[in-house]
Amino acid sequence: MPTAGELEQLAVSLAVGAAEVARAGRADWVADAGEVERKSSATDLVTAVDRRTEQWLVGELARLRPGDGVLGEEGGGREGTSGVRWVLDPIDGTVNFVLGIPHYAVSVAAEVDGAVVAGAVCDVALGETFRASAGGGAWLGGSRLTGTRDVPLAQAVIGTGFGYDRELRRRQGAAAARLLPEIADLRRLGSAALALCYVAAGRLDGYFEAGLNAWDHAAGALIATEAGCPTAGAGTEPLSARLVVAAGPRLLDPLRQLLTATGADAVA
Ligand code: LIP
Repeated sequence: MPTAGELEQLAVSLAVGAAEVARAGRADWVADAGEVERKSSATDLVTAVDRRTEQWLVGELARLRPGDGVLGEEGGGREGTSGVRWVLDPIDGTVNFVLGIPHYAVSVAAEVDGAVVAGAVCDVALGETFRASAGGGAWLGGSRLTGTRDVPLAQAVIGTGFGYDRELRRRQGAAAARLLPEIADLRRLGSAALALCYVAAGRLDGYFEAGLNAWDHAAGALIATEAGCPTAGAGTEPLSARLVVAAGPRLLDPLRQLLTATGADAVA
């Protein structure tokens, strides 16, 4: 069984390589009329570049780790026999990718027996690569990530996001309106993976979102945790589509209490 550090090294290599596939692919995609398909709703977008990037990742894993399982957002996946499963989001922030907003990332996480032990998130546009392994700390390139500043909730800048389902967005918007006066500001950046890395890097004081899939948060949540920023799900649940929360250690409980008070933890 590879160590968490070895899995982290492979996650970084895969994320950086896939980011290059996505970067080159976007240029071709724009030149070729930039076709978009829709998945779960009219706003849930996917492109040929999402699929091509995931195919590259799946192909690399078949070559390098043939016994591992794979779960990919765009359907690339297989059962494994090694106890290692890779959780892939080829382009997290697809709407930003389509619009040309330079904020989208490749997210690669490795689970051992169901627990995420290594992960890497590569910002395609900026080229920043966030990484972590269980017990090995969180890093941006060669710089160790140490989490957020120490501010009270009323001075906190909190990241969030909204789902592709219209009625979920209605509930999320109403909860956000109740939450906003109690914090300094909200940021809706469009990539859950990068938002979790931004908490780890102290660029956000906290983050929460409902409606996410495992591939959105698997790597970023480990990076936040390893930077000293604990994560949580709804109530006593693990991270899930019901809720993902991350914040500095002194802010997490006040933020979770505010999410409950405003109903933001019960929208999904
Ligand atoms: C996106 C997330 C984002 C969320 C979007 C979408 P995708 O993932 O990163 O935080 O608000 O609704 O789920 O679809 O771009 O991989």
